[in-house]
Amino acid sequence: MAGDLKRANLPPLSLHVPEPKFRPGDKADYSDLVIPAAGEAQRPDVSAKPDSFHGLAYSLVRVLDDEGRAVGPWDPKLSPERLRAMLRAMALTRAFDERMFRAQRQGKTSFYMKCTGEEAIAVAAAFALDRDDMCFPSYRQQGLLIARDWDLVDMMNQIYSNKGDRLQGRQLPIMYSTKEGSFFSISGNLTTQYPQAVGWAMASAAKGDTRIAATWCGEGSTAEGDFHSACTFASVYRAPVIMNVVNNQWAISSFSGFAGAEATTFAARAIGYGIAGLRVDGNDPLAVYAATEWAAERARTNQGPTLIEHFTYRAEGHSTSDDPSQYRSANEGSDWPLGDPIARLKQHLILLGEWDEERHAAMDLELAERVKASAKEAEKNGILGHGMHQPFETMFEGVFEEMPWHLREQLEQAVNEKKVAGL
Ligand SMILES: Cc1ncc(C[n+]2csc(CCOP(=O)(O)OP(=O)(O)O)c2C)c(N)n1
Ligand SMILES: [Mg+2]
Repeated sequence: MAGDLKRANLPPLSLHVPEPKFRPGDKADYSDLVIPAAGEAQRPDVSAKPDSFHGLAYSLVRVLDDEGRAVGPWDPKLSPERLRAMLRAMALTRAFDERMFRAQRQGKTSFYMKCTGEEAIAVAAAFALDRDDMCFPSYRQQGLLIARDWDLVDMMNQIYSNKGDRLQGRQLPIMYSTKEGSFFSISGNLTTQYPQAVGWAMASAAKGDTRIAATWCGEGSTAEGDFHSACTFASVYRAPVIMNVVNNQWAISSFSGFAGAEATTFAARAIGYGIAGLRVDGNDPLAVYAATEWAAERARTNQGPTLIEHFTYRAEGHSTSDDPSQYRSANEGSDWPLGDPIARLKQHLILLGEWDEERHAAMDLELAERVKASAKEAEKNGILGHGMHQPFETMFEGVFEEMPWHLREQLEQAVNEKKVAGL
């Protein structure tokens, strides 16, 4: 039998099963993490061929140094007004998350996901993109909508699945969708947004349009087949798309090693596809802005796609259904060496003499009040679980232009059964 044919002179085969470096009870230690100094990474011309800067897929584009100075060729040289607007959008995103997390704990909605520590990745990108560039986000880029000044009440209506919910309660809370906001429907099925973004970008080019697409997925999601087919199409047709990988090091309770992080970087995935690849400090809003601006220019001038890995840390639980203390070391987040994106931009503005602690505290207070007032407004439209906020029939509508016979039959049956039950 095949199983008995052991060759005595060969070692038995074995598998490598990745293990995170630290578990609850361990002290996380980052001393062997290599973090290149800010300002060190070269900035290639936007028309440079992807194979002429492979080093950038293994390094880290950083603009803000430890003192909060903006240094090096990637400094986007933004005006103080733009910097303050970016700071404000990030702080608003955090305030929104705080309030909605609490709303879930109060039983006003079933589910919420924060992006704490990752605010720069969505907000700085939204500032670098045009308002009508099409975004295909994952569930952790609420900062895109907030940076685009989307109505907070509208977002909360969706979270509460109430009568103001533009999606009529048919999506999981936080899975926003708005064509006017150039924000594609979030899908709970990981990474489906990647081929959709590439396809949309190809269509934009095929039609001779000037709008580009940008998409985001987590590092865990790069293990999905969709990620790889999207990369193939993007490379072959040089689609005008920016593909962001948010490496926050965790996919719920699975560490990034299970998606391949022990062997190489996520930005290095680009090299095999002949795509431009950048690895960026995701907690540095200026680096995220500069990388997105550079990639957008490449896309807009038909130089092809760019894959950007944003190296960051998921500061809180995966969602309201998660308890990371069960699988992460207690000091892993607090000792994470790349800091907090809001604190870093704040420090930069203070160093420039364009901001101070008093103004920051006043802004935080004002934003918390604004979010609270928006929540009160949204709650007038109802909260999740307090009866039906949308007409019953809407659950059958909106998928087909014309309702097929079998759905019509099901609708009639459901309506009759409701009547019989006296509901
Ligand atoms: C196709 C598919 N598989 C599994 C899941 C369950 N799931 C939801 S989120 C998640 C982790 C994703 O991690 P990552 O891509 O790193 O994104 P992050 O949550 O860290 O932002 C998993 C496994 C899913 N929603 N879809
Ligand atoms: Mg992740």
